[in-house]
Amino acid sequence: MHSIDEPARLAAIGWRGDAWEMPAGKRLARVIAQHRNGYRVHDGTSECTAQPAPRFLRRDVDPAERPAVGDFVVLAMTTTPAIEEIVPRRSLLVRAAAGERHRRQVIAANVDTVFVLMGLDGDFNPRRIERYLVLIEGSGARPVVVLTKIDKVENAASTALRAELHAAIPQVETLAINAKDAASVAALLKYLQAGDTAVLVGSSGAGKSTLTNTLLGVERHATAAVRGHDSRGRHTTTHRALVQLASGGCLIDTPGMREIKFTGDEELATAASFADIEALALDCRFGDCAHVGEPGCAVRAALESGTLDAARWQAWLKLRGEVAAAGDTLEAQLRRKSAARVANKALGKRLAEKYGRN
Ligand SMILES: Nc1nc2c(ncn2[C@@H]2O[C@H](COP(=O)(O)OP(=O)(O)O)[C@@H](O)[C@H]2O)c(=O)[nH]1
Ligand SMILES: [Mg+2]
Ligand SMILES: [Zn+2]
Repeated sequence: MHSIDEPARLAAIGWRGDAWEMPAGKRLARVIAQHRNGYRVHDGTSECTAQPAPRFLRRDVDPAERPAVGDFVVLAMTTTPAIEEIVPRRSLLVRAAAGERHRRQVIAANVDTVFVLMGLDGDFNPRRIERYLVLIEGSGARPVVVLTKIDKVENAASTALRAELHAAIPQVETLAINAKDAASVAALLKYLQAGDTAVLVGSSGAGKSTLTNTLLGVERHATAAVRGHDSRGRHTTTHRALVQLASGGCLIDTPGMREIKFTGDEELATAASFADIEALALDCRFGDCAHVGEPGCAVRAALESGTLDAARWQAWLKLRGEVAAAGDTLEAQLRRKSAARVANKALGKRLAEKYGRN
């Protein structure tokens, strides 16, 4: 027996595929939060806790292949609902995890827009925005820079900072808002219509939860003032939380990101943060110019004439080094892993031949 999930129910969780034909006892739902001991999932009507199928928990599974906030999942409606499958993702925002063991950590799945939040007050740091844009490049989602706390700085100061950003990253939309003000945050609603999903990233204190609350129109989340920084606090067991807004879109709040670590998969050449440098490089005489003193180097020329800001150039060099180093580590890890697998197979074969076991 088959039942077809009604489109209205699925629209409530941001599903925009076709009606999903599910076998009896299975249900399409979306991961809205991740707790230390399970997931919260929402099927558009109600939410419940769900456990991942055992295969997701195997130690050799890449953490990025486990269910994550924003994922659409197939639930088996047993006594404790179980996540059996992840619907193929339309986008995936990842970073390298802090530890050695897990290589990639999912920030959010199936997002269309990543709002990079940064306070116009003491938090403002264009170098950090560049790092976020590198992380977002290749995720399948579009970055939008959202400068918060516009109410806390002089008009002239915020205009200057915005002009600086616009000059550096002209193709990325940059908005400046007061996250506490409903009229001000309405500028984001064009990215939060029915079927849209967006995620908020940025340092702790940038205004992510405040913005979420204002968009929701209710005090749903505890903001920093209430929550504090206790990493063992009750609320902090929730890693990410997806909410649906009245505008029809879904919004994912995340905890503050202390470190923006690259996986090595990032494609610096196309990252929006450095489009100006990549454009310059096209004019270098040599296609493989490393911009370290080759004749006819357009990058050096721009540095000398002042068209290219020396600080941006330094930032690009640093990021290139970091991404390359991360790539080396990841590659080395994968190589070691597959070499070990091959060695184990070969060993097994030799043992089988020697001792006649299968
Ligand atoms: N004046 C002003 N305060 C803000 C704004 N956005 C956030 N805040 C304040 O900054 C603090 C941190 O905000 P919060 O939303 O918890 O930051 P989060 O860590 O990114 O979730 C809170 O005290 C907020 O009230 C803003 O646009 N204007
Ligand atoms: Mg917060
Ligand atoms: Zn060059």
